[in-house]
Amino acid sequence: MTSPIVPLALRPSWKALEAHSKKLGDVPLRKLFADDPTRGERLAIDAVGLSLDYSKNRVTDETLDLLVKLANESDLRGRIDAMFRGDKINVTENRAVLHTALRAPRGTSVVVDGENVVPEVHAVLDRMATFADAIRSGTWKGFTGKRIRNVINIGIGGSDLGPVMAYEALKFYSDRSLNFRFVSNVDGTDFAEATHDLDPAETLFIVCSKTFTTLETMTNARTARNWLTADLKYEESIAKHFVAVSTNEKEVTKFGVDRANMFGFWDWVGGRYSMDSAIGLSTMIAIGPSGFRELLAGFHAIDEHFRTAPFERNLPVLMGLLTVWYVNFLGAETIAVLPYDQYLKRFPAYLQQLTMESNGKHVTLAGERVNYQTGPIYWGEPGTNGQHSFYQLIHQGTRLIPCDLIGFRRSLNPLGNHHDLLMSNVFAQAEALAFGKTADEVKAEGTAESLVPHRVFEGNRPTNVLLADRLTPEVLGKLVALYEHSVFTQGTIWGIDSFDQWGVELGKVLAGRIVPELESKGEPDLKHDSSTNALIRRYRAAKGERSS
Ligand code: G6Q
Repeated sequence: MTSPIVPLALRPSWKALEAHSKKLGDVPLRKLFADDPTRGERLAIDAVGLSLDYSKNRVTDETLDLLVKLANESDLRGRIDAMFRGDKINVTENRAVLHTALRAPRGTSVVVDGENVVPEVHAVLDRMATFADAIRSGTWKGFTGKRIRNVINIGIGGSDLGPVMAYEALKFYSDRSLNFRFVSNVDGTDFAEATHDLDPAETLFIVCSKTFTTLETMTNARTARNWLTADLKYEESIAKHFVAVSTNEKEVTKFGVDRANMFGFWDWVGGRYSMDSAIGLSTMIAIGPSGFRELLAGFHAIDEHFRTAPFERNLPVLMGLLTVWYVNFLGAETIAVLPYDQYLKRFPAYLQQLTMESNGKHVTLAGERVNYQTGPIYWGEPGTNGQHSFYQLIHQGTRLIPCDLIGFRRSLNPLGNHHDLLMSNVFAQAEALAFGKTADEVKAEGTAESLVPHRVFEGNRPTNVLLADRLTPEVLGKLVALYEHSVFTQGTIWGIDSFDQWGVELGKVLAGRIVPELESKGEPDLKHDSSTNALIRRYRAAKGERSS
């Protein structure tokens, strides 16, 4: 193994991949399939209840060998072990990265700073379960004695996207006597719309914030407290209508939430890796404690697969390496994630944070500017809706956009032939993207000569097709963990810190500076650039007109 200190672009496998990519060039998938009739069966993996068909990628056996070599030369094995062991691999924040401990089975051991954290993880899960059961059964009553009917999660970023995605994804399993809403935006509209038809006496707020200092969340939480107490009249009502999920007990109690109503987690859980911690309290209330444990079991199954499977047969490793191949050697800038399941409508949005906040970095762990591309842009929408909007560009545009198509063998809502129609589109899109339609084929259909170029599909557009049996809590856990570890694989190759997020800081600081300039009575002494100064003046002028 080459020391990971060797800069990425100097690693032998990297150089070999560069040469190989020139040689492989535009060899079409049509040819790769024609040359190997077993390709479709060979380049597929069934593992832990997921099956990945990666045969429609622009790779040969040699490409895959070289990518695995790259993983080895980048010490992926060592990095995986370091993460699972609890080493402080988030170097810029000097933190361990142990979301895997959140789903470690009871009785196992993960030691952080000399202490086994698994018992603590399960102690919190048990308290969450007691609370979730009390809400679900109605034994937990609101201040006036009414049952809780509405659960509102207040959080943002990692304290919102996981809960909202999981709620939507697992709605089928959700207790339908409860309404779930999610407030994240500091735009007052979010709170106003989430609460306009609700009775405060029946409403529970879960304030999710790792730090309990986040501007958006604390602003919404204060607004929620005012909304509640304006109606219920007594400050004491807060105890029955607010719970908090945080690592910051001091701020939680200062806000007025009793310690008994606080669910903790730890600094070794990153926000975007926290949906399976107490941040998932709304998920647990929705699907029940046993459903939540199934979700955790799904995460854990992929953790074990990632930790132990050889790289050649390792789902997240392969997906991560294929992304590196497209981004660094074939020039792809984006990856589309296209779930063919309506319940997964928020999955691409969730993945945007997971992937882009993790790998949108321009320096290595050592702080040196990278001389290669890092995290691609992830985006997507559920199929088949996307087919009637942006797929045109994927099929016939000028960009290379690798796609992950996600489908299920069985529908949770089997209505007529809907599911066959849905799944036929998964297979047809992957087929069309890979093999396209040649000019000869278009002509043979009797197309007018002038239209032939417009109707040609060049093909050679790569896809992964990921299938599972049914969308269950366990399968959702597997899908999320799959992308978590794919992101880790990519970040390891690029040598970046996938677990910090300094890039969100500057805007926050500048906004903090501008708030008083928008609110001050007298004319503020603006010291920004001329554009920012002018924008602030225009806003203030309009505000003045409104209040006069
Ligand atoms: C995620 C990020 C970020 C974070 C939010 C909310 O990895 O750190 O999205 O989750 O800024 O932070 P709090 O949970 O501290 O409110």
